[in-house]
Amino acid sequence: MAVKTDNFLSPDYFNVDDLLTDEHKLIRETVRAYVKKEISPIIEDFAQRADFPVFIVKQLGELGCFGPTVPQQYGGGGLDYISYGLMMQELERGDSGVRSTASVQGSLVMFPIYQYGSEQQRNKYLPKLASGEWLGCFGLTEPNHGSDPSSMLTHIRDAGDHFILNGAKMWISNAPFSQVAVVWAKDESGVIRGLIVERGMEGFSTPTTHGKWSLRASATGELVFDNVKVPKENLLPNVSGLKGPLSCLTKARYGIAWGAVGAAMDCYNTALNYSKERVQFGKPIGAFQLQQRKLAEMVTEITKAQLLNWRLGVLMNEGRVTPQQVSMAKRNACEIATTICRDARQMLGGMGITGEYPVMRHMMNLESVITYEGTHDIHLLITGMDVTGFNAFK
Ligand code: TGC
Ligand code: FAD
Repeated sequence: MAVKTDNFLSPDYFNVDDLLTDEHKLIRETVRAYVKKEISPIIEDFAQRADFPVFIVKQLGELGCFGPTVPQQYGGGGLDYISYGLMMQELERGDSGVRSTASVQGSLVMFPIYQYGSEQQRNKYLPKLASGEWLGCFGLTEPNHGSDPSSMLTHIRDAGDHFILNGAKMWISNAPFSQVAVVWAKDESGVIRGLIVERGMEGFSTPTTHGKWSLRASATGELVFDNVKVPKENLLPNVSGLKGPLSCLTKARYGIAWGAVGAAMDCYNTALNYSKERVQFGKPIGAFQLQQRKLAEMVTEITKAQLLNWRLGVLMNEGRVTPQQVSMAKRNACEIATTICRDARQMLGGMGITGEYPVMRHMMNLESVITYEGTHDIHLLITGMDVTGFNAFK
């Protein structure tokens, strides 16, 4: 069962396009055309089978979706953050799992290696990750430590020219297909450090997580470390403490803020078209006030989120953004997208639960998107702490 023809038309109620450069628009159109041609025709089948379309890794690399803000000398695109946001918006318009693959690779694997790695690490890993020759993953969450990563148990012990790594990470996107994992672990003093762990290191395994009802076209797995010998040259030398992984999350959450709006735009567009075609009681359902209310609210929230994202992108480009602003945008995008997708699903009636339309897939995907990279509650508490000065986490 496939989405047969992708006739997506982007809502732009406030002419947000006027705020974009010609280069931004070209990048967006290129990724949009890719999604229409390569993702929409296949993604429903892969999601139904809970299968990861591994061939997209090379395609995304060729398209420049991996590490678009990383400098070109390391294989990145050397682009600005609005370009990156637009790419994530378009990929998630196709499927959150496709955006996830790109977010993890660019923001959670390439960014820490670029920002905190040695020159040797940058040269060794970044070009292969940028091109899609290698896939990477990011191991922070553990079975018993999700929202509270500072309590992690995974640890390293100094053993001369290498470290011995022990522990386990859970819910790791891309893990089953990754050649490289950026892993966060505590040293003997309890300080969090980043390590680059490679597939093939003895004692390192990546069991697949089965049975997901969400993000079914994305591969999720565990990272298990059983006395893994990690050479000292694989330690990220230029960061220590929780701010290492959290700074990567700021980049990835930024991409999600744009991406979730992409999923919302797809659901709105689908519901709008359906409302004009589906006739009940002798009229298109779009002629009834109850359905118009849903559509009017959808386009209002999408428009507000588009403007918020654009402004966030400007602040990112100027280096003035705060992690708390990124939290607000991620939370807002997930909030409006889950509501819009659920309303769109209802507007399609029974057809809304089938794979003939993308809305139920988006709706289920967004249950992961609203949970990973910090849950909805966590981002609310980040905003709450920022405006009151009181920490309500602990
Ligand atoms: P706290 O004491 O607040 O902070 C520790 C240090 O980190 C700094 N910091 C940040 N730095 C950069 N960016 C951020 N967003 C930062 N947030 C905090 C902070 O200034 C401090 O620095 P320093 O120099 O004083 O040491 O830490 P805490 O232990 O109280 O925790 C705070 C909390 C709860 C907000 C944080 O731990 C959190 O965000 N929890 C949520 C965990 C999370 O988001 N996990 C995501 C796992 S990865 C993932 O889900 C990938 S899915 C990808 C996909 O498939 O698309
Ligand atoms: P918990 O932290 O146990 O939270 C359970 C509930 O308690 C939530 O509702 C939460 O909001 C609430 N809660 C927790 N603390 C507080 C508090 N202080 N106050 C109020 N409420 C609170 N992680 C990675 O490291 N890498 C990945 O690539 C990755 N990919 C993922 C892919 C998928 C499909 C999923 C579902 C998750 C992925 N994650 C990944 C993990 C994700 O980041 C965590 O699931 C998330 O951070 C929440 O952690 P948890 O699931 O342990 O929930």
